[in-house]
Amino acid sequence: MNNKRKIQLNWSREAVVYQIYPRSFKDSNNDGIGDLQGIIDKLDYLNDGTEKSLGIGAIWLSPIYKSPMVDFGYDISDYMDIDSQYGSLETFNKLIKEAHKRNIKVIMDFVANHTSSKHPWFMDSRSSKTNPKRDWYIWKDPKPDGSPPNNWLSVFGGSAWTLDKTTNQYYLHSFLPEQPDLNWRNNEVKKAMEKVLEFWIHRGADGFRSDAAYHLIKDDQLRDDPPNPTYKGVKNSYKGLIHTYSQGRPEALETMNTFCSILGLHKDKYMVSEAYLDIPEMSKLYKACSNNLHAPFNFNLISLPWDAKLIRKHIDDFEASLSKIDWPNYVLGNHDKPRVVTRVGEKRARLLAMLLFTLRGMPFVYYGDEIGMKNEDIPLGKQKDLVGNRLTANRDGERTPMQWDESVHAGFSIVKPWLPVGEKYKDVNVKKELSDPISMLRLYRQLIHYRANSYVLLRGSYRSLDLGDNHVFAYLRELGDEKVLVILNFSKDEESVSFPYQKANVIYTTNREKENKIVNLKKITLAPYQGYVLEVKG
Ligand code: TEU
Ligand code: CA
Repeated sequence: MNNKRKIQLNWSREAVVYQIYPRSFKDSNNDGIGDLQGIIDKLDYLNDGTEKSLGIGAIWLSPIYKSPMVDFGYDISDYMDIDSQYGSLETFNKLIKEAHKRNIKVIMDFVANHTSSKHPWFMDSRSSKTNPKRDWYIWKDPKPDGSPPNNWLSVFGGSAWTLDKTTNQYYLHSFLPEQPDLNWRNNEVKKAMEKVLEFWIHRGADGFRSDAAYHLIKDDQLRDDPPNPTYKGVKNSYKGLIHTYSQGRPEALETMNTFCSILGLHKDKYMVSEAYLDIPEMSKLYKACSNNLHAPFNFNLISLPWDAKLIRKHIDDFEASLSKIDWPNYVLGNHDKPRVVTRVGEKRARLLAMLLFTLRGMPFVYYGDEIGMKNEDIPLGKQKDLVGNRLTANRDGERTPMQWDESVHAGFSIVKPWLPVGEKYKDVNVKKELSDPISMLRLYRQLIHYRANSYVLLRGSYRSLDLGDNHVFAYLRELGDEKVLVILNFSKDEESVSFPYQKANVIYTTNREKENKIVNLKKITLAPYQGYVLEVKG
């Protein structure tokens, strides 16, 4: 049966975006590595047009371009081709067609800060000081004592400079040495990368996630970053410096505006940029694009402590910082951060899901979080994320294969996957959770569909409420006469709160026993970590 939605979603504000780590979603050709055909095969799970599927409105694909895979695709050697491990341009065309058929938009990863060291541009650039591509990257002589040109550090630890013997100059890499930074002050680089955006737009991409957006432009004089006076950890750690000169330069905002003007030449495009920022810095990025086709990710729900007051304060402050045309978004997890269930536990993760889908703005879901997948501990010898060997936490744990069913390798593949399948996959998998009315998956599905059918959740205002309780966070979403009240108990204990309203219909609770009942709001008692979505009468 086809349950057509009554609301036509304005996708770049109202869709739920689902991040796919293509290597780990579904293997269609039995090599243990996820691929584009695998994604196509699972599109109905994401959205088949009925409330039996998750109801996703857009997918963001971590990089699928040709790559030596030192950073699993974040090191690109050809921006205009698909890596053969994942498929071909033909498979990509098919993916676009099949996704669009299901009303799913496709967001591509745009890795503009750096290429792979195997990209022909870099191979040319490093070959001699006079090569026409020399200035496409950032080269500099050693200091007289042979040391790197300045004190900048790689996000992944150690100096951001590597000496290249061919010409005895250092090149800059904000990430791995295998990921040399492009020189965005060079016009040919800009033009070449603009062509990349055009290339994928013409192939049907609906938007981009701009990788490491804050790193794009560096100080033109390459001045040393000042030390971070509050940092007390290991030497040469990225956090030991304040990155005044190596990132976040005002010119990065101009570049963002250029990207947006390209998006603006086409219908209905969108860009979201990756930068871990506080509210004032996010505000700058919101203002970057004159045509407002772009938003920075808001990652603060990942980093904030478990504290109802602090979370409320962040959301209130964030809301207050936005202009009328800025559109918020929220993220609970991605391929760089430990999974939400691992960070906060399952009960709290259910509460956060309720928060995510009932706030104003665009929710981002990391694949597998909807079934409550956990981080796996990958033993040292089996780790695949190189970055893990360079001071930063290993990220394999949050990238394990999607758990589809209880069959061997969790239905991801029929051969041994590139990373081990989660230990608990027989309990935590799509098939099992679909038939369990109180599973995480069913909670996600219900909240997503309720949201998609609710003008007030999609378009209404947000206002948090003073309850005189430090553990309960409650807010109203309002549109015309419609009121949705969300009450979230962050405490491990029962809490009672009261509201100046009489009765409300229970739409959802995180513990589903009271669904579709009427509650009295003069005094409502919440179980530990219980959340309510209520429709308030009058
Ligand atoms: O991440 C960029 C980035 O800034 C993160 O590394 C961030 O600083 C870190 O994860 C904080 O914990 C992007 C991609 O998301 C990441 O997977 C890549 O490794 C990186 O770029 C390099 O391309
Ligand atoms: Ca495969």
